[in-house]
Amino acid sequence: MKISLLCLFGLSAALHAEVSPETEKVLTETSEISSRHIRLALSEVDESGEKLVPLVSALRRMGFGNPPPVHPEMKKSEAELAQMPEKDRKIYEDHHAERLSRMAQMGQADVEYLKDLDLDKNLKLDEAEIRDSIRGQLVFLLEDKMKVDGDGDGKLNIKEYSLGVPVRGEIEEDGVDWHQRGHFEGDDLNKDGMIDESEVVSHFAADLGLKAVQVHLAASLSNLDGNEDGKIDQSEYSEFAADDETVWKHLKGDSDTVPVSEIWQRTYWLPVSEMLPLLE
Ligand SMILES: [Ca+2]
Ligand SMILES: [Ca+2]
Ligand SMILES: [Ca+2]
Repeated sequence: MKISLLCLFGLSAALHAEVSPETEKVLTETSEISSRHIRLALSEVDESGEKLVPLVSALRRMGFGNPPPVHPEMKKSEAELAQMPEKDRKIYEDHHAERLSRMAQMGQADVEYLKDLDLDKNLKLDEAEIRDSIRGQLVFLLEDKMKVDGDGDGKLNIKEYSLGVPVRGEIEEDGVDWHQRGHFEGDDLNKDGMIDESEVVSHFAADLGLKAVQVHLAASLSNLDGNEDGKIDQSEYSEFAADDETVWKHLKGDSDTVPVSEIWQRTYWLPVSEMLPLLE
């Protein structure tokens, strides 16, 4: 799907779309953050600092393009599930099934994400191009989600919102089912009973920003295997981040080393708040 996002929508339309000042701020920040991290990633793997192929090759050696592991939050035990209220458990299980079915596509979507940044398809990335691409992708996703704004007030009430979410159970008095309501409540960040533009865009912006940070982190780890045994041990890792324990523990899991071929998967669900301090 991603491949055709900008083609379908048109980059020029995306760059000149009218959005609220709050949304504009999110668009600008996310495109700038993404551009900075992707360019730093490029310069980790190639002196020119602009070539896409060396970056993709380096990432592929670390598992990029393969499906991600299951999200840590999705590994709830039977006991934890039993303690959740019925409604929350249903939503959890539903999201879990959705995620599992998307896993294979998510690996491919990562590849498309990098390809989409190269707007002029010359296999090089520059700052403006990355910014424009990210902005275009966000505007496309936003406008797509807001298509169901029937009364055109720029916000989605629960009925409008539910037109874009499948029904999974009995329709209740207000015309929506538990599944639609669960998604709505999850997206209504300020709990005012409406989904506004900034709530929609912040969700997508977080995903795209996280991806750029992950690419930067993985690229930074790509050259650490000094003795070339296919693994990164703690002394090799300390050349990159001598004082870090938190991320190292996540990366190594139960063993003492990180296989180079699994770096992408092991960085997949790291919180951005843990990755950023290592990349400043
Ligand atoms: Ca280019
Ligand atoms: Ca509306
Ligand atoms: Ca809201």
